[in-house]
Amino acid sequence: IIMMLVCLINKLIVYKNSVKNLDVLKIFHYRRRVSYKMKYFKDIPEVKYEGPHSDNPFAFKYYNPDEVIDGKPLKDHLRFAIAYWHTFCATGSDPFGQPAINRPWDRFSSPMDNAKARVEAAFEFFEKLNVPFFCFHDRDIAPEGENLRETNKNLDEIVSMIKEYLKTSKTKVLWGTANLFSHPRYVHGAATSCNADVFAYAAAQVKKALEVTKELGGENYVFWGGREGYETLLNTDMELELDNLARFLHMAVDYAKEIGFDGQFLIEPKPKEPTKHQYDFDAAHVYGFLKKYDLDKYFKLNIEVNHATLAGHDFHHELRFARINNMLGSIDANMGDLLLGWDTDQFPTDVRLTTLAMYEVIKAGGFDKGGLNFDAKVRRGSFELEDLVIGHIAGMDAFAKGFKIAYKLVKDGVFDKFIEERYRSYKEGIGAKIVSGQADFKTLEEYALNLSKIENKSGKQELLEMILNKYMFSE
Ligand code: XUL
Ligand code: CO
Repeated sequence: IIMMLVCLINKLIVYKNSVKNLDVLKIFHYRRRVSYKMKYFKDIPEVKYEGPHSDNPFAFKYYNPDEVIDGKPLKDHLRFAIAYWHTFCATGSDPFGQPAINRPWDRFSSPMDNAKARVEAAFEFFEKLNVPFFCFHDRDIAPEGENLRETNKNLDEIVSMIKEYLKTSKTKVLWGTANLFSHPRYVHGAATSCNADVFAYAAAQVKKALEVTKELGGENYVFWGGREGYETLLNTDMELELDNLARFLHMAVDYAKEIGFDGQFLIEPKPKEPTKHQYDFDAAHVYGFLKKYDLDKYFKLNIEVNHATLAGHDFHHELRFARINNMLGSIDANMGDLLLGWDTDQFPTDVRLTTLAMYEVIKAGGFDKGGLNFDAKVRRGSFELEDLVIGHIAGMDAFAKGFKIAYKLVKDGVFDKFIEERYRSYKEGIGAKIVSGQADFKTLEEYALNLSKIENKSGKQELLEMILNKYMFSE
């Protein structure tokens, strides 16, 4: 009887907290059909920091959210976010196989009921991991209806439910975005489609997604190119497509100003998949595009690990390029398989990778509005619910450890000192003249003609890699 009473009181509190502002009929409908709060992950304990000697798979070994480093708790340095699409929507399907993952919240015949159950599961999950942020596409959180009006209505209903949860949750929205790639209408792209009706539809969708992101307090808004690219130039007006993409982004900037959305706009580069040639190939391509169309002051970059490797770059390279151009906004944290040519979106567990990444983030002055969003999914074979929790713990630990190593590397100035010495020839003599603009081809020729010999010094790559390992193994 006591247990039943506790259960009843608990249910009443949950009921009061979660559905406060919905009208009575909606509440009735909602409670009757979709109410599983605190049940999806009931076998999984709240994840706490236990230290490196813990063998508990449900504990952090290196991520202690409250550990203060450089005057700030680790959770504020790392700003972890859960990707709604992978964590709550992925089914493990691939080009060869049907869904292999059945989540308990996907149990209704109505997509809207599933969407509501997913919100409940999501906030339970955020709480279990004590994660400060999540990211979403419009279509992850609410299903499409028969037409755009109905779709927007679905979205509004789920957004008001999420808003209620946000009132009491410690988790906030890092960024929102619009899915402009899954539906067949986007078969030729969205803002770069050959069909102006599709351009208009995509604009309406982004308009709504911006409103929703603002309403949910999102700190950023992301554009990932989706199907903005092409398969063959034999049917493609590349110039018009790129001009249209720029027009679209300018419209987004204007509308954000109009509604007072002051979040950071981000573009997420990716070189291929789904199209053969994605326009936002890599950080340098995107930067060139933004500069050409006078958009660079409104956008920063959301760099994703696996996208960098698909472009033939180290993640470290993409982050460095973004940092030196003051474009490093946020990170989609995952990891690819270097033997595969597609986006595997694995949970990041490679500490060398996280160390070099956090090195760039620290050198950039840390995240401002951005963070580390786990754009990662469990493998098709990892279909148990607990694998989702373990994947995130592994990724959070890997980034926490990487951050700590990188912090020491930066503080000790290990690479800075070496690099400064390596480029010393530009501090004095002819080098100083080159850098200050006092040299030209004629003065340089005169200098070169009088050089008796040129002396180079070793780049010491092996030594530096040895030092990096020493920091990794001793921290
Ligand atoms: C696709 C990808 C997306 C974006 C958001 O490769 O990374 O999930 O992060 O649209
Ligand atoms: Co991504």
